Amino acid sequence: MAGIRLIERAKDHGDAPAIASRGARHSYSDLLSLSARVGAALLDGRPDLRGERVAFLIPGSAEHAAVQWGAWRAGGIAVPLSLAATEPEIEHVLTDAEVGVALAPRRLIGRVGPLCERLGIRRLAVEAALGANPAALPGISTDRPAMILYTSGTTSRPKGVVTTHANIEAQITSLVEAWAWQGEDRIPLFLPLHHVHGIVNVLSCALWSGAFVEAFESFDQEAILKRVGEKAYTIFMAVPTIYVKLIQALESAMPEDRQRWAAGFAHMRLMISGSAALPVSIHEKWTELTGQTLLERYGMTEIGMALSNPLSGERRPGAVGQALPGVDVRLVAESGDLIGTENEAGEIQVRGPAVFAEYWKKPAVTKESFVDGWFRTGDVAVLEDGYYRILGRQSVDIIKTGGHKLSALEIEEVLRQHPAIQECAVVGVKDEIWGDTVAVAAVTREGASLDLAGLQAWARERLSRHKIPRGLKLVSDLPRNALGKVTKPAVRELFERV
Ligand code: MLC
Ligand code: AMP
Repeated sequence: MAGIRLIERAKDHGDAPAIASRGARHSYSDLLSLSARVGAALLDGRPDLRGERVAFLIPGSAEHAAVQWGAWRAGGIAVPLSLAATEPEIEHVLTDAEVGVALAPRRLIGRVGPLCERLGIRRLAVEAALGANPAALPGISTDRPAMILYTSGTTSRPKGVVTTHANIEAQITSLVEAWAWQGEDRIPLFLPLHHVHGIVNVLSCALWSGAFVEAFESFDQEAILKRVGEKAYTIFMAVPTIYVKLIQALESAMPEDRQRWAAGFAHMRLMISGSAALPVSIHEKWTELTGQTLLERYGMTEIGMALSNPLSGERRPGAVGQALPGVDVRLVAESGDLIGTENEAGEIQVRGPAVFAEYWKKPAVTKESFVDGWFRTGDVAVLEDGYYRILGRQSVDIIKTGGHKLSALEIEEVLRQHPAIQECAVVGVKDEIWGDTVAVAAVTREGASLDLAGLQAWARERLSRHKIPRGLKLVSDLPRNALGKVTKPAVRELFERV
């Protein structure tokens, strides 16, 4: 049996520092012993969790890594929960994934405890799991499902993307090779740990390599910039919104702070952007301020990373480079014909060992998402002078904001429950900081009134903060085509005209 190599390799890294969080440093040996205890607590006398879903709501920390590894070592499927999620959103994940046990630190247990009680799910405090007595752990073959990540898309509620241990290993090894991860690397981790960007690109690649991760519970700009100024890091990964925020911080800083931070960024061996389009102006501004040429790459929850600018060689602004090691990429025209030449746009399709196994309990959706074994990403790109450039998405109902992928349909479904709303259409509107922001055009019920602040306050109970509408237009009817169907590009124009 091959086993989980990410965890087995930790034995070789031994006492090297693995992860620091909340003022404490943990070695690779610590991670092994902590995760063994978590595994034992989860097993609770059973020999193997046999794919039981283990949900956890834990900020980026050594405890998070220990629980993820513990779930895997016990034979469970890890289901990380979003810290920004509201109760109804967490309930959707717990019920859809048929979670058997949920963990959270004591200070956060209130976020899942009452739900677990209502749904009949076992709950476990992280502190108790970390203190359990070790027990025998099962052998885990790499073809077993390892993780379910919830992703929004063209279905109204988020769906679960199932990856196996072998998928995750392929995602990690591709990036370790392409970006030359080394044991000497030091990286800050501030991205949420319910997405591949934080989980695979940052945390798992670092731990695979014997590198050191400094974890923050969220993007704490002040604390991170302080450490950057101390030249604490060799490598840095973020979404474009974060680079926009960092540019604002550098530009508004006192000269000595700006100089120290810029020197700290210049000192790094590699800085990467991804999860959303990096505007050329931001790419160039970053180089002007820090001397660093950002490496932009493209990926997706279902496939890990697929395309990347090179570590050595031209990092072209506005482009996402070429296929990563072990990843097959092709472009396909709307007609279904393969695109064999440059400068012709088509859908990106991806094949390889990193591609996910299935959507959880959605065989029909899984089937539709593949053609001849190639995964259809729904993103459109063109090959120009040997590099891919992303043009956009096929569906107007997918919004990318601050690096989070959202479904317009999911937000519409929630907003339609508002007592004043008769009908509505949600779109993504271009925004300098967030990439897209959520905006809604609504028809109100007769006699009802609605304003943006009131709608936002109502939505905050139901939707994560990045899904809350930032723009509202009241209309007497939504723009429609001749068949009476709402036309989203025309809805978007309502906002862009202002
Ligand atoms: C938050 N705010 C927003 C917003 N999100 N406003 C508009 N649009 C949004 N999307 C508002 C909040 O309501 C709040 O307002 C204020 O901004 C600060 O909120 P915050 O959440 O504290 O912001 P911040 O901590 O700065 O978070 C921004 C962020 C975060 C960019 C750091 O969103 C983030 O970590 N994003 C990364 C997501 C990610 O990892 N994606 C990868 C997916 S995997 P107020 O008024 O209350 O102050 C993937 C595959 C791949 O895509 O290729 O990697
Ligand atoms: P997610 O499903 O959250 O993993 O988001 C994946 C989506 O993010 C992709 O399908 C793309 O639409 C988008 N994306 C990721 N990286 C990039 C990039 N470098 N440029 C443009 N879009 C990107």
